[in-house]
Amino acid sequence: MDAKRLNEIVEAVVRELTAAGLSSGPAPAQTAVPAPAALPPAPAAAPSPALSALVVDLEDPTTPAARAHPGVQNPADADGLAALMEATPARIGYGCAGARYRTAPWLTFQADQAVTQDTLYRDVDENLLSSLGLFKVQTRVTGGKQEYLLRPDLGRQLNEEARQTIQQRCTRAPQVQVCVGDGLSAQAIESNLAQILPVIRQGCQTAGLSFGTPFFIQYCRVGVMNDIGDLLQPLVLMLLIGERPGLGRADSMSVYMGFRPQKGHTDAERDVICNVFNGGTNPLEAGAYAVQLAQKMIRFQAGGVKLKLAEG
Ligand code: B12
Repeated sequence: MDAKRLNEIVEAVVRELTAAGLSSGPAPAQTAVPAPAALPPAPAAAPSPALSALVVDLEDPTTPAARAHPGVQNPADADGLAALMEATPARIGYGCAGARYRTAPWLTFQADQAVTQDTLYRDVDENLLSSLGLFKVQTRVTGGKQEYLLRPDLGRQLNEEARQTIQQRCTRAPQVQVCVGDGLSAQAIESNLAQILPVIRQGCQTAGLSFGTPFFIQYCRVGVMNDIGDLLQPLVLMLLIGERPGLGRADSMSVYMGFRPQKGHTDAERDVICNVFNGGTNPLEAGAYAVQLAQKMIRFQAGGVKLKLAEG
C-alpha cells in the first residue's frame, strides 16, 4: 500500500474518532504519515473528557465461569457446544468478531501467556529453598534466563564454584541423591517441592536407603545429572525440575532419575515421572513412586531403557 493511500485511511479513522469525541490526538491535517526519522514529538495534550470518563466495565475473563461461557452467538446446538467446551481445556467455542478473537477470549489468552512468561523468567523463591535447607549452586549460564534459554548446553554443566561447593558440602556416594533445578518453571518448584521432598526423604529412610545432601541448581537442564553423578557418585540421582510451562499452566514438575549417572549418559539411561502437580500426578504420590523406582533401579542395577529390558 502506498503512503498516499495509507494517509487517507489514517485521516478517515481520525475524522471518525474526532466526530465521536474519542480522539485526543492532533487534527486530521497533521496526521500525514511522515518518514520514521521525522516523527513529530507526541502531543502533550490533556486527555479528552470522553477518554478520562472511560470506565473499564469488562468482567474478569479468566475466571472458571467466564472460561466456560460459550461465546458463539446463536449456536445451532447450544447444549452440544457447552458439552464440547466442558470436555476439553482447549480454547473452543469462544466465538469471533469477524476473523478475529472477541475481546474477552483475547484478554484471557494474554493473561495465560503472562502466566507462562512469568514462571519462565523469574527465579525460585529463596525463602522456600532456605526453609527446606537447600543451598544454591549454578550451572555455566552467566547471562540470566535469556542465555539459559538460548544455550541449553551451558545449563547441562556445573560451573567451577558449584563443583567446589558440592564437593565441600555433600555426602559422597549416597544411595539416593536428590537435587532440585529451576528448569523452565519457578512456579512448578514452588508449588510442589515442600510436599514432595519430605516424602522422598522419609521414603528413603523407611526403605533403608542412605539419603545424600540435597541442593538447588539455578539455570538447570536435565543433562546436568551427569556432572553431579561424576562428582558425588550416587547410586540413584533424582532431579526435581520445572517442566516447560503450557499456556496458563505453570505448576508442573518432573522427577528425572538416573542410575549411576555419569559423563556420556543420555536420556535413554534416565526415567521421568512427569506432570507432578496437584491435579496431575499428586506430589505426595510422585514422591512415593520415585522411592519405589529408586529401589527398582538398585535391584536391577540399571535405569531408563536398560531397566525396562532388565525387568523383562
Ligand atoms: C520438550 C520435551 C521433549 C523434547 C526434548 C528436547 C529439549 N531439548 O527440550 C523432545 C521433543 C526431543 C522430546 C522427546 C521425547 N519425549 Co519428551 N517431552 C518434552 C516435554 C514437552 C517438556 C520436557 C521438559 O520440560 N523438560 C524439562 C527441561 C528443563 O529439560 P531440558 O533439560 O531442557 O530437556 C531435556 C528433557 O526434556 C528430556 N526429555 C524430554 N522428554 C523426555 C522423555 C524421557 C522418557 C526422558 C528420560 C527425558 C526426556 O530431554 C531433554 C534433553 O535432555 C515433556 C512434557 C512434560 N510434561 O514434561 C515431554 C515428555 C517428558 N516426553 C515424553 C516422551 C515419551 C518423549 C520421547 C520418549 C518420545 C518418543 N517416543 O520418542 C522422546 C525421548 C526423549 C529423549 N530425549 O530421549 C513423555 C515422558 C512420559 C514418561 N513418563 O515416560 C513426556 C512427559 C510427554 C508425555 N506426556 O508423553 N521430549
